[in-house]
Amino acid sequence: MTAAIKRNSTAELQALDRQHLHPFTDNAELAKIGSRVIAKAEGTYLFDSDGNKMLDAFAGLWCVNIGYGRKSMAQVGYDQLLELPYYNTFFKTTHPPVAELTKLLVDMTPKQFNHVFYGLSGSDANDTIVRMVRTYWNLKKQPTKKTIISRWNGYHGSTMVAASLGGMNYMHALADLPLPGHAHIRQPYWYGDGGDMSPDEFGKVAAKALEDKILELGAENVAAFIGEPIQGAGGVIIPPATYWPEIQKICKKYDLLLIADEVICGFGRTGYMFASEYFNIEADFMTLAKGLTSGYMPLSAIMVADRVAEVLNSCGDFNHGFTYSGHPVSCAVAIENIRIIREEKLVERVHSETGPYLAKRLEEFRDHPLVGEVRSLGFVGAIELVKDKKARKTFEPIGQTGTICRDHCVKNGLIMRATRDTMLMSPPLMWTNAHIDEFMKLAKVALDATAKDVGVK
Ligand code: PXG
Repeated sequence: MTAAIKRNSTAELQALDRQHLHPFTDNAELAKIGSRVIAKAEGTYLFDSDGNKMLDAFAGLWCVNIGYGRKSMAQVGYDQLLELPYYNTFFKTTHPPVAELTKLLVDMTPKQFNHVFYGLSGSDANDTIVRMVRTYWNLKKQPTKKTIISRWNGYHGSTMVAASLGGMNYMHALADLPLPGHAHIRQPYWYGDGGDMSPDEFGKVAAKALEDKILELGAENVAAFIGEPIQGAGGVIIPPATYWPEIQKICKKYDLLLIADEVICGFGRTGYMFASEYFNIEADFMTLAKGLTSGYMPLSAIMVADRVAEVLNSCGDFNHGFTYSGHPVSCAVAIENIRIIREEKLVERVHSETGPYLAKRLEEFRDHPLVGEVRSLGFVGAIELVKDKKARKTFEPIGQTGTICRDHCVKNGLIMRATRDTMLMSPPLMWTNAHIDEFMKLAKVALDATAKDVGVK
């Protein structure tokens, strides 16, 4: 092993970083203030370059499901780098890690999935799925079925196609998106849009928007529907129980392929290995990334249902793939990650012990003057901040209060993400109830300080 790495000081690193264009960042502003430098992580704690310790309630970016600093993950990566650091999976070739991971994924995903395609990120996986969807309908001799319907405020990634699938206006602006062949419908956001309807009534109304859009476009022109079982980046929007069964019915009725984007939900986040199990979604494609390797290496996997794979496999070459499709080190690390998740029963723990405990403790925030709603499933949750609880009135300008709260969190040593004025959490699945107690204390301090700043009593 090499000796400890000698690093530059914080100020030196910030200067070195100045030419780095960061994702989803006002880079002109960042160049002036300097980046926060995260230098080290252990378990569920992050350490910045000045040695400050922070509780990571966000698992990196919804991904470090097993927590940081797992030595066996490093060992497996090291061994694989020596054994076979790279080889491709083109031209009728495979290698042990990708073959072994394929069998694991086929066995652990819902029964219709017996085929896997690999990429490097959730974005390229969704991009690949769009190509597969087009290929499918062309081979089925229904070439007019092209449009893919998704939701406003959904997130499916940042390539041109994935951002078109996504319903983030600020990603569409200035980039001439969405590309042709994409249409969007309302999201199943009961707290924000449900008004006087019960969640179940609203779930059906939100799903009906899919049928309305199909009828508007003509079913002969619609290829597929894509959705995150729970919208993550959009604000942890957990649909009412009636939503997904209706969506499933509508997809069947109008012959649409159904894509479950499990990039955030997959690998135990909701207390189920896949959220499709919880919501009873029988999809034709499942997008997997993030928790597949717990973020230790980049990797994505597309699970393809038999009925789609049969058609795709009928055309000779599928002319698509990346140099790093099924990268051996990523696949080896994914296998070890899944082994840890299973051995430590992380999904079962989140399902029956820590997830319910988190939900119970989050309920305490309902009485906080700033909190309009709390919601969670397993280890994905949200605390929605409002100006007026009774009227469900949001702040203006939207997003400012969330940013204030996020900054208070960081100041206190807590990492949460703010979407608009909703505080989001997605902790590592290895959290114990003691971590949840620690989180509650830190979050309360931030909520109180924010309420004071924005004058809510
Ligand atoms: N689908 C979903 C549901 C995602 O959440 C992607 C696809 C794209 O994955 P890649 O690996 O290409 O990033 C994602 C990613 C945020 C945030 O701010 C969320 C994501 C990525 C970056 C930031 O919440 N999700």
